[in-house]
Amino acid sequence: MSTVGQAQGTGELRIAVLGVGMMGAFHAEALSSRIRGARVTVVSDFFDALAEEIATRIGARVESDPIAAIRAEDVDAVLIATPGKAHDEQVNACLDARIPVLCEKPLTTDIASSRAIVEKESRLDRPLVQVGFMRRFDPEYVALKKLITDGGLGNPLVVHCTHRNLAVPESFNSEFMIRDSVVHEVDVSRFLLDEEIISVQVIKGVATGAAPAGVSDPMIVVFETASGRIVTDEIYVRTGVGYEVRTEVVGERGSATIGLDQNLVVKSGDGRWGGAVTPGFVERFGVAYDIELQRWVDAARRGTIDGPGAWDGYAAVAVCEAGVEAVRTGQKVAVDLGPSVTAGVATAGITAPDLEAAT
Ligand code: ISE
Repeated sequence: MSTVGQAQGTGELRIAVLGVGMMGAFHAEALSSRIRGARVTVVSDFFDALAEEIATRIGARVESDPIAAIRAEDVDAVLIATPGKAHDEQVNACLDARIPVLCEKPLTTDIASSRAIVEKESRLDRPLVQVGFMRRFDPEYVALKKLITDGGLGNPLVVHCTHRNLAVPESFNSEFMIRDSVVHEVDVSRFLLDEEIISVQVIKGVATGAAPAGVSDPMIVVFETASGRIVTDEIYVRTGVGYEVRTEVVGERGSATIGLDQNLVVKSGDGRWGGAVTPGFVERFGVAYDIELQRWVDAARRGTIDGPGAWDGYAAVAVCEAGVEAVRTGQKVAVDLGPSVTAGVATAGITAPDLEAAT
């Protein structure tokens, strides 16, 4: 691995951002302005013109080939925000180059390749793969987690999640709702309850008239955890209202809810009173994204990660795969993660197993 910032002697982490669609451009901009100790040196995108535009704006260079970007001399770490099908090859290239990577979800698009990444990483001397589950860095989720861990609710029994989006593209079907949206509740359930999900059920009801024919929107997803706890998730992505992400944990000694938009001003006028609904995920989780990036940069400068790791990404892929089967079959589908892999992953999550020294 190159010494961080070696070429320039700045000590800054030199980052390649792969994929500069909405999320990649958002991260590139944050890394170039609000995040300390980092600099985007290389930008790569399937669309060269888009890469050029972002690179010019932030003073980086363009590298068309993402694998060449990962291997470049002026790159110490990589942020992957390309479409999911590109992740497998790109994350593997980061592991081969022994450099830290922050990969937006999904880790990969199938269970076998995600598991292979977990196993490959476990043969290294430290974790390098972080997955972009930003909710773990959201101050409200962090406070809820602390409340549970400190015993403030007693034994947590049930988690109720609500996940609503204003609107999504026409192509966003029921399966994608599981893979792209419900995946967040998969991760927060594992994060809050500190255990794995062992089965998934999906209940479909009357669909909104805004949904294309054959798309079940909303759906109620039910997870069962290893100890028998229940998680419910209402996923509804065409509300026409705004971004509403709420989580309630019901424990033996009380319940707690987050996501009530309480930081917003309650305004009165025109004979009405009320606040505003958050429009989208960038507004709701903007702070979480910045905290996630800063912690990842700080860790990457030490050559490692600080957040949900490869195992968390793999578990999410496996649960979502079961969720997709539950959508298709209407059955309760079991999740089998197989034997746990000893690796230096999941530092902010479920498992914090011992590092297996590289041989
Ligand atoms: C999107 O990819 C996200 O990650 C958002 O947080 C989620 O609310 C949305 O449903 C997804 O499509």
